[in-house]
Amino acid sequence: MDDRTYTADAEPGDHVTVAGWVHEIRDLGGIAFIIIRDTTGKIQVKFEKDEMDDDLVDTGLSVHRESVVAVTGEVDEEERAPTGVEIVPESIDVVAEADPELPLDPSGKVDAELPTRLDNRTLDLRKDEVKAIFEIRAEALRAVREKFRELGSTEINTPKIVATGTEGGTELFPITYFGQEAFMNQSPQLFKQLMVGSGLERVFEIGPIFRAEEHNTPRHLNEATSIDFESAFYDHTEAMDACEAVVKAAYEGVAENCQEQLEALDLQDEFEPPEGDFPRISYEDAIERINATGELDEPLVFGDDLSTEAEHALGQDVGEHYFITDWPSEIKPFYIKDHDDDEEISTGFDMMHPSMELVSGGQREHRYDRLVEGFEQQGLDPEAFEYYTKMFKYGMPPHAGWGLGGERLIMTMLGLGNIREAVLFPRDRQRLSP
Ligand code: ATP
Ligand code: AMO
Repeated sequence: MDDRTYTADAEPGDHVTVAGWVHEIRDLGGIAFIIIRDTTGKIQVKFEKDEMDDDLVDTGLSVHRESVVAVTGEVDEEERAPTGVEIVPESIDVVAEADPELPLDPSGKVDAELPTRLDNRTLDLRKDEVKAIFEIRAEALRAVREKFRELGSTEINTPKIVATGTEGGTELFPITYFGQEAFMNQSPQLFKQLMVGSGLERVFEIGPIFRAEEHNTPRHLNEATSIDFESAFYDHTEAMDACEAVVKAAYEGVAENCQEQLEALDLQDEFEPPEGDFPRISYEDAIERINATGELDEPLVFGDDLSTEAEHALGQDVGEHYFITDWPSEIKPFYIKDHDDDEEISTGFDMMHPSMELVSGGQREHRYDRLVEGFEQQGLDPEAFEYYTKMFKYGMPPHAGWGLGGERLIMTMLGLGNIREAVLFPRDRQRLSP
């Protein structure tokens, strides 16, 4: 069906049909040009008014910008043309006419605010620098999947309609499920853990998570993409090794395969995959370093969670990706295992970009009695989680894993100011469509 020639493949001497969007129309009097854009680039079409058929010229020059046209003709070398070649048309077919009133300008000459862009994503993604974000996102996920497979893990898909929540800090979205109480899943946490006790042993999932976040911020979504990993017989340090390898693989894939996209975003000079090992800083050292920066009004004490200001102060001080390890047990969820020699300290870790948290993870509590105790200590009813806890009675190996926020990875990788820019159709408090 698609027998057109892509603009990037049109060579001098070829007879082609190129189809795409009218990017620009320039009428210089006796000569006029339209620039056609497709997914591979742009090409000039030349109209010489005195020499060409009037109908052809009229059709070519009366079409509105962003209409879809198919142009058939000869490709000529022309050094004054933007790409060094142009099409001398024999026919032009207006395939889909665009309204002359466009809600945003895909040529980028007129800036649009983010809400206007998100309301008109189809037009917004006609811009090279916006399209580039999603091509980079796709490449990062491809590289991540490849690394997971290299690590010997199997891709899984777990349910998104569930009976219980797991991440205490954020609210659940309730739904009704044939008259029964149900929720949108906040994290594949319990399901991925159940799989390490299965014959799969080491698994990953890239899928949506749903969180009724309290606040509207530039780094929270109500529907996000979680990149999850879980492995039998791993401790928290091995899980951190895997986390570091996966994040580096994402950067390396982009550096290797997305030069054009990085150029569209003007990042070609500054984009560098992280090098060397990510520093591993204990929570205790982290709060000491944060307090020493003098950036906080009140110094942190053991047991405090890190505020956004605290994360920024430490991020500026460290200046690269890093882990915060050995968090106080009381501020980590029930499924995180404590250190055997000190129950006040957990094996939980976070992986940070200098500007924000990207990952949480840890070794898990795999001992049945301790797990059930943990539920009680966090005020959760172990009976509601029986589907999960009972599997810990039938041979659940020690295990560890983590969850990485997909959009935060892309946002920090590309220095985007708002996490919504890394999602095609973001969900936030104000936005339920498109
Ligand atoms: P006018 O009525 O403006 O005199 P014309 O038919 O004389 O029109 P030209 O003088 O050939 O047009 O070109 C007008 C402008 O377009 C010039 O600045 C020229 O450099 C540029 N131009 C001509 N041909 C091409 C081409 N194939 N690609 C890009 N630019 C071109
Ligand atoms: P946590 O709740 O820290 O851990 O989530 C893991 C990572 O997911 C990303 N993230 C979000 N991104 C955008 N918008 C949100 N609302 C949002 N919420 C979370 C962050 C965060 O670091 N079950 C554990 C993981 C584990 O232990 O394996 C969990 O969900 O980048």
